[in-house]
Amino acid sequence: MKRKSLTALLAAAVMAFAMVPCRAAADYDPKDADRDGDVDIMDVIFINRCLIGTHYVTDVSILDANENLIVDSLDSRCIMNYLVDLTYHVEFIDIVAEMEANAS
Ligand SMILES: [Ca+2]
Ligand SMILES: [Ca+2]
Repeated sequence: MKRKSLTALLAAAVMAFAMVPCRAAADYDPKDADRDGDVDIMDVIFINRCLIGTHYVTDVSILDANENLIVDSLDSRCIMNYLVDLTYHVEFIDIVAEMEANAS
């Protein structure tokens, strides 16, 4: 009897979860912590403000930029690394394009 109740409860929970309209994780880049559509330094500031307690969010999962299920300073560092890499790659592409233009 108890096993059937537990199974029914589990099935109901799964069905309820499947029916809850929730925003898919793919809707936003996990590094877009403030969910404004852009990954920039403001996301780093947003996470840091939440970590030091000057800003609060109801869903802390939005702060998990590196998706390791832990919200900590590594999440803001993850975004900073992303931004530095992005800047580096853009500058590198510009340098290569300039070298190619000069070579021809
Ligand atoms: Ca953002
Ligand atoms: Ca994390």
